[in-house]
Amino acid sequence: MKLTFPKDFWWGAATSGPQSEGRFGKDHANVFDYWYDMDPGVFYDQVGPNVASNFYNSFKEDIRLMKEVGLNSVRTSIQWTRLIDDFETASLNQANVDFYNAVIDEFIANGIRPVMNLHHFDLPAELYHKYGGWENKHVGDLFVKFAEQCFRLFGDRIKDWFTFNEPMVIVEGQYLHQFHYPNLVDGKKAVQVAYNIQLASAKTIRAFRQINQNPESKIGIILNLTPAYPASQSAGDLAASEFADLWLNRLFMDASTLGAFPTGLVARLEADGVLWEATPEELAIIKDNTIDYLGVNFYHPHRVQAPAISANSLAVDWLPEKYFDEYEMPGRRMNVDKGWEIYPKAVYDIALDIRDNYGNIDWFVSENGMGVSREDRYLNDAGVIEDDYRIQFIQEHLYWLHKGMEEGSNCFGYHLWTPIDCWSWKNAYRNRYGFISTDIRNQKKTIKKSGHWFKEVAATDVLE
Ligand code: BGP
Repeated sequence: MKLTFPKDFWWGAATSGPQSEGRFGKDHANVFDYWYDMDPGVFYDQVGPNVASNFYNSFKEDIRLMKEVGLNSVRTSIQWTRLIDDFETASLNQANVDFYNAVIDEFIANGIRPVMNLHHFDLPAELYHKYGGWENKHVGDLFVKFAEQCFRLFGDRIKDWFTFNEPMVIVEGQYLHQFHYPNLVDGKKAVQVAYNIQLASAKTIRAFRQINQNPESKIGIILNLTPAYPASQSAGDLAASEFADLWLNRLFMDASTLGAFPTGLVARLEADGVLWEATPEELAIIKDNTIDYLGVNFYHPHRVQAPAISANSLAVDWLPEKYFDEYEMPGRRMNVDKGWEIYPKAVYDIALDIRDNYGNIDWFVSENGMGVSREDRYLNDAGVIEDDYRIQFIQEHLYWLHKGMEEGSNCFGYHLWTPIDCWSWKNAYRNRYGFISTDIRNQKKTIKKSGHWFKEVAATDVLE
């Protein structure tokens, strides 16, 4: 097998501010910082975000290592709680403006295209406590003010912008499945929050188009797409997979690319009495401010089946899971450490879905990766982690991606999660994903076997 990718393909990796920088020099807490301060026991091994992978102090060395792995583009995020001094006025913390300027310049000096995201799960804690966070549209307007500062400050060098990373994970984590602070279970709020984030994203895109001077610059959103495959062809399972797809994927996908929420979903939410509060003016903003291009985070698909009890007879508050149950398909291939199914062909299905149903919009794989625990099991005598399983994982996903591209899908890049092992929310350092390992005892960083392998792929654009 010898597969050739386009010459200007983005070979890279993704991280985020809150997961890599550490809290050094930051005056405000985001919801995860706050949660850790209140209740460290929630986090794996009680390791919080204070140091993360120390990017704040070691970014020059870290970027040098990323260059050594051959990455030509890297995504990170600007932390709202780092850049901004006062959230109402979006006044700046000058020391942290200097920090982000230095980071951007360092990437460019090393020949790495910096790709910038604006929100990676890092809602300022005080905006949750004062306003209810994303439950309140005012917070979306404050977010736009922060984004405007970013466009003005860094738009001369950043050409690739993204508004939100994985908005559905915010909705699920904060309001459904309890893995983000404030850890609630409230389906009605979840629906409103999804809408409010989509509206904030569209308003951010509108602001970008007013401020940006560079015709080459683009803005998009990063969505975690999880194809929902039915357990069988029975009517019940098909209906379950259709609803799961509407809720998990198409809600943000349709609104961001086509400018309107899927009518089937809107009708269902309305019939259930949980539809979001929206004005015609807001819906017009969403319609008029669709994305230039798309980032797709792909880790695992969903296998779904009809719920055991009929949705209408459930005497509980509304939850999307009223309409679908997870199906533990016998024989599916699992990453046992993370508990996620490995199904590389889904990347091909996503590629064709974008080609056929979303105007063949330009997109890239903005995250894909394999989280493995206790990777020091695989250390060789030279002190290098021999992560052959990760090489195989990337190869298989690239194989299916290439096939989708051959069949006309406009994919322009592949980013692994993550360049350097970093801190990961509630899971802290439990699962490692990077091309480069971090020893959290001393912050020593070492390129893994996969990093050396990827360098060759990136240099030649060829997958053998
Ligand atoms: C994605 C997030 C990343 C990263 C990754 C790995 O959902 O965008 O921030 O954390 O998942 O997942 P986890 O850290 O839960 O293993």
